[in-house]
Amino acid sequence: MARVSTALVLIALVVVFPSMVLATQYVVGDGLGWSGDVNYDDWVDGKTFYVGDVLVFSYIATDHNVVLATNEDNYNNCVASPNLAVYDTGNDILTLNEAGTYYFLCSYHCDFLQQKVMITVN
Ligand SMILES: [Cu+2]
Repeated sequence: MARVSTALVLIALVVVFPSMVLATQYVVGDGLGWSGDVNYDDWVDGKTFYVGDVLVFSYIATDHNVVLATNEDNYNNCVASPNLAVYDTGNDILTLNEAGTYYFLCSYHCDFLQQKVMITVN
């Protein structure tokens, strides 16, 4: 009986909260990671991000970082928000906790290499 109840609860969770149960972890840039060698618009293309999904920014810590812009204008102009976190571990694991659009960029290479990615979370 307990096993049946557990199964029912899991089914209910999948129906009601599919993104919670099926959270996906994405390595940004896949095998190339977070670098100046990836067109991140292309990388995002075809992906649908949900609340609870996880982004992994993987890079050599001394070469890059991950900072946030507050809006699309700042993103387009590579202006990072001084009030938002700076990630620089080389293996930054970020959970997308809220729906909305996130603007990530590397403060070293956003201008030169367009190292930035805009993620819309459903
Ligand atoms: Cu960089």
